[in-house]
Formats: sequence, C-alpha cells, structure tokens
Amino acid sequence: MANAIRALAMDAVEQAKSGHPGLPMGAADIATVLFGQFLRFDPADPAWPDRDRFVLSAGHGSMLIYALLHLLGYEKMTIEEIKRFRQLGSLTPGHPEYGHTPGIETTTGPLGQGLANAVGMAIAERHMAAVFGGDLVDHSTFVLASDGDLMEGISQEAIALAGHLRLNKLIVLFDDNGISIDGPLALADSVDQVKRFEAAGWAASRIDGHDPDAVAAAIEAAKGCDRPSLIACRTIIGFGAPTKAGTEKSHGSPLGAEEIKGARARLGWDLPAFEIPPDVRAAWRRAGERSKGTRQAWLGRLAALAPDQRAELERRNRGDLPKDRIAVAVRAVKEKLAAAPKDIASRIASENAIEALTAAVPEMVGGSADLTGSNNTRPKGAKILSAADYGGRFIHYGVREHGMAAAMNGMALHGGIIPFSGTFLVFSDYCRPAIRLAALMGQRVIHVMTHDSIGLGEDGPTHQPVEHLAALRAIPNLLVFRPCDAVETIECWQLALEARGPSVLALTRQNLPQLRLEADDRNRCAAGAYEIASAPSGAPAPSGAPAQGGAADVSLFATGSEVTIAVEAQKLLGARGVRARVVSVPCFELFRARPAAERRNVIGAAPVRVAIEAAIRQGWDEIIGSDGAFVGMTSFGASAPAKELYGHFGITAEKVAEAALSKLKST
Ligand SMILES: Cc1ncc(C[n+]2csc(CCOP(=O)(O)OP(=O)(O)O)c2C)c(N)n1
Repeated sequence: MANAIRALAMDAVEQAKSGHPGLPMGAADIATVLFGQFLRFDPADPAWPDRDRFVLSAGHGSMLIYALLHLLGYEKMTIEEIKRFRQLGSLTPGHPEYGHTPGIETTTGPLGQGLANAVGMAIAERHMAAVFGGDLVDHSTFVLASDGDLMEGISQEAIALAGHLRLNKLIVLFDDNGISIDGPLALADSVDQVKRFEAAGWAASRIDGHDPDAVAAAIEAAKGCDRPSLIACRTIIGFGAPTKAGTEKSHGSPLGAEEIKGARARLGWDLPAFEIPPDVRAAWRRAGERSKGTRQAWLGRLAALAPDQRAELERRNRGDLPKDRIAVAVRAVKEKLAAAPKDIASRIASENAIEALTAAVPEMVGGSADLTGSNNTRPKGAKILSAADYGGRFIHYGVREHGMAAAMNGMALHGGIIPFSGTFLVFSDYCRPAIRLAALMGQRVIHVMTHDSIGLGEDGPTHQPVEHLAALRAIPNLLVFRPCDAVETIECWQLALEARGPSVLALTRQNLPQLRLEADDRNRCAAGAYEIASAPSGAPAPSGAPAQGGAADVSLFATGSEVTIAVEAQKLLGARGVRARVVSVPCFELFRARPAAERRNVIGAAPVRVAIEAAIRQGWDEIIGSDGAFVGMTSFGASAPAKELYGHFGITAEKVAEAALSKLKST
C-alpha cells in the first residue's frame, strides 16, 4: 500500500517535470499506518464536522496527500487529476490548496504555517466539545511536519501554545529524514527536537518511520496521552530510489527515468506508470470505508439532538451568522451612541462593539497577543479558554503574534468559531504570512490592530505604523477597516463579521470625537467610502464647480483619526470662502468593489482632491489621482506626545487647508 503512494508520487512528478518526490516516498509508511488504521474520515463527506483533521504541513510533499485522496476513494481525485499534477485548473496544484481540492484541510507550503494551523484546529475541537459535548465533537488533529516546518520560528510559538493548553488530541508526526534542500540538516541545524518538544510540555518519542508496527504503537500511545504528542519518525527521503534516496537529490525534482526504473525494481513494483494493482487498490478502498459506520453513528446522535441544539450546531458549522441578533445588537449600540455621543478612542469603541456582538454571536472567540488591556479585545466577564476550561472564549496567546494569526486560521478552518484577536498594528508584520493565507483561503478571522499611527505617541517610531496600512491593503481579499469614530467602529465590526474572508480593524489609542450622530440601520461603511460632511450650501462656489457630491471646490478624503482633521480643515476652508466636502474612507476594498458610477459620485467632481492619512501615500492615488494632494507621512515617526507629533509631521487642519488652497490656485 505504501509503495502505491511512492509510485504515484514518482510518476506524477516525472510527468509534470516538477515537484517533490522525496517526502511522499519517505513518509509513505507513516501515512499508510495513519490513514489505514487510525484517521477517522469518510471520502463520501470530506466536510463531515467530526472527522479527524490531517494537515500536511510540509506542503511541498503534496503528492503524498493527492495519492492518498486518490487511493482512498475521494471521488474527485481521479487518476486523471494525478496525471495533471501541477497543471492549470487541476485538483493537484503544486502545494495543497484549501477550498480547491476536497479533502485538503488547509493551504500549506509556507513552512510552519500548517503546524500552527493545526494548533488552532485542536483548540477549536476542544472548545466545540466543551460547548456541544463530547458525543458530537470528539476528533483528533494529525500533522505531518518536516525539518523545515520545525526550523521555522512560527513552530516554536505554535508548540509552546499547544503545550501550554495541553492539547492532547494534537499529534505531530515528524518526518525526521535529516535532509533539506541544501543537503544534510547538519549544515544548519542541531536541535534535539524530542527535547525541544518535551520542554514545551509535549510527550515526545523517536521511532523508525519505516516500521509500521512502531508507527502504529506510537500513535496508539499518543492517543492515550494527556499532552500533545510529537512522534519523531526517522525516515529516508526518497525511500526506494537507488541512488538518490537519503539525499537532497530526491527532495524537489523529478527522479528521472533511470532512477524510477531502479526504484520500481527495488520496491518490487513492476507496473507501468500510474497503474495500481487491483488488490492494493482494494485494500486502500477498504481503508477509505473504515469510518463509514462511525460517521453514520454520529449522524444518528446529531439527529437525536433537541431541534434547537441541532440547528445551532449546524448553523455554526456552516458558518452562518445569527444575522437578526447581530442587527439588534448593532442597532442598540448605535442608538446609545446617538442618544449620548461619545468621544472615545476607536479601540474603546471596539471594546463596546465586542461586548454587544459577543453576546449575540456565541461563536466569537477573542484573544490578544499579550496586549489585552491595550487592544481591548476581552469582553467583560469573558472566561479564559485554558487547559482547565476549554469552554472559555478569550485566549491569552502570549507574545506570539505569528502563531496567534496562524492558530486563528486553523480555528476558522475547523469551523464553528469566528476567531478575533488583537495586537498593535505595527506588529501586523509579525502576522503577515498567516494573514496572507487567511486571505488566500477566504477564512473569516478578525484582527483588531490598535495603536494605528503616530497617534500612539510616546512609544515612538518602533511602534508607530507608517507603511502598514498600504502593505495590508496590498493583500488581495483582505478587508482593511479604519473607522473614524464609535459609530463607524460598530459598522466596521458588523462588516468584518459578515465578510467571508479576513479583516483587519485599524484602531486608535487616542480619543476621537464622534462625527456620526444619527441612529439608523443603514451601514454607511458598507460602501467603503461615503460623504460624511457635505459642502456648505449658500456660499457661491468660486470655481463654479458643478453640483456633484455637493457644489464643492475641494474634496477631502480621510480615514480613521484623520477624518476629524478633514472636518476641521473643511471649516477653515469655509472661512476662506472655499467649499469643501469630506469623504470618510473606512475601507478601500469595499469602495473598490462598488459600481463605477457610484465610485465616481463619491469621489465627486471638485477640482481639488486632498487625502489625509497618518501613513504613507501609497494606494491613495486611485482616489485622489496622481495630481491630488496628500497630507500624511513620508518618514518614520518619532517619540513624543501625539498632539505634538501631528504638528511636527504637518498632519493638521491648517496644513490640509494650505494644501487645498495651493492646489486651488494652480487649477
Ligand atoms: C517559509 C518557507 N521557506 C522556504 C520554503 C522553501 N522550501 C520548501 S521545502 C524546504 C525545505 C526542505 O526540507 P524539509 O522541510 O526537511 O523537507 P524534505 O527535504 O524532507 O522534503 C524549503 C526551504 C518554504 N516552502 N517555506
């Protein structure tokens, strides 16, 4: 059975003229034991919620999972798909892609991410079991990780968190082959992984990964353990290849016809390419059917649930929101703000939003990377999710932004949970690889990122984001919100919950006046940009601008804390007889998605456009044009009180008015 994996991997890589045969050939024995004897899954329903999860963290070995899916009887993974490995539109892309190929639990390839996703999946499993009971939620998370996965820094964050939370249903099979791309691992690494995992609170053992009995015994022991388990499986990369096995030459390129011939002889596999003997195929099919009864029994238990409990579990697993409850919560927050406007920091407004929303949306599970009091992401009274109580809804992730972001992806992928969490916006760089994958996979994770500009003040330039908004806006399929006041903050939160992909909420440390005073059900931020203050009527327009977006001479565009500055500048310009309007732009991506005519209308026809954002200009030209004026940052910030910094860097209403007037003169 293991040789069937090896043969398919060799043949597919050879046909594609690219790919990685070494890992699937080396790890085939481990995978055969895991999928043949332990993993609970049903190819008839790849999304069965109580299936065991398997994460191929070393995504370059993708032919391992594709061969398994094919052999186990996943309907869509035909031999034709295997033959089309790495070709456009096939189900067998270079690295496994979530949502593209049924049976793939997460997109892997950037080493370390899969392992950290698996930690999130294991957290989600424990949490859902605490909420819905072990009868309905009781599965394990298995990972196949390589040397590369374990060398990446993110792996340390992931294993430390897993050990701390005592995620005993997380089992990592380490493909301990001692080879990476450059050659023997000894060139770059001398860590004792068993000791390292033990130090993080794991059970860890070392076995021969080509001995099926040893693999089975180790998995059996891990399943009974009270801690997460590492099984370091000593393997030979490219097992079976006559001259390339055990060397980096089998890692990432086709073996070549001669070598494949030799491997076939060694493995006793004398069939043509892509052919599987009927008895081996039958044995794999039987393995694929092992858990059918288990799934049926689970369906029976689900059917026996009280209707409301069943509906709730199914709703959460589908990822459907309790929209009515959210609408009521949002309306209540807005009504309160309209009745008693609040000049508060948007991080505080976010805390208020979280209080209201988490009460309405039980699947929201919050957290922070050791900045709970600064990010304001812990709702009052929220219990901590810990090894002693997995039912808690707030996670102290520790100072582990990267591991946190990747674990959040795993929680979202697992289903039943909407993870949200916090750190400073400047540390979005520490989360970026995981945020990018959330965007690629379309996973609903919500990153609350506070201290969003020089407005954080005295902590200085190390902590003041300057290029981060632009860098985040550059990620496709990510919504970057920067609300200007408490009302926009609850609206952006609602939009982030409704999104099917990830969101970042960039929020201030400093107080902001409440600019939006109305209370209605309209979510104005949904447009991405909208006129928050129209041009004053009455005064004649000196430039005679047409009456679009209000007869204005100047359109001022801003986000977050700078919308207030734009509104002040509007007044200064008004005093000079210049009619300015202010457009708040809480979300570039949503604005870009609006019809062209609507966008034109919001951008307006005023001859002068000025954008204000305490960040770099990059990205703004799509709104203000290359001839628009920009008031923002062109350098790193500095350490001083916030007010002084705004003056020092020239991000003030006066400077905005000056920029507008000078542009008006030159038009
Ligand atoms: C974050 C990241 N850096 C670099 C790579 C490129 N890369 C792919 S596999 C690999 C290392 C291969 O060694 P190992 O993980 O031991 O896999 P094996 O050789 O056993 O297949 C590298 C550096 C990557 N995929 N992800």
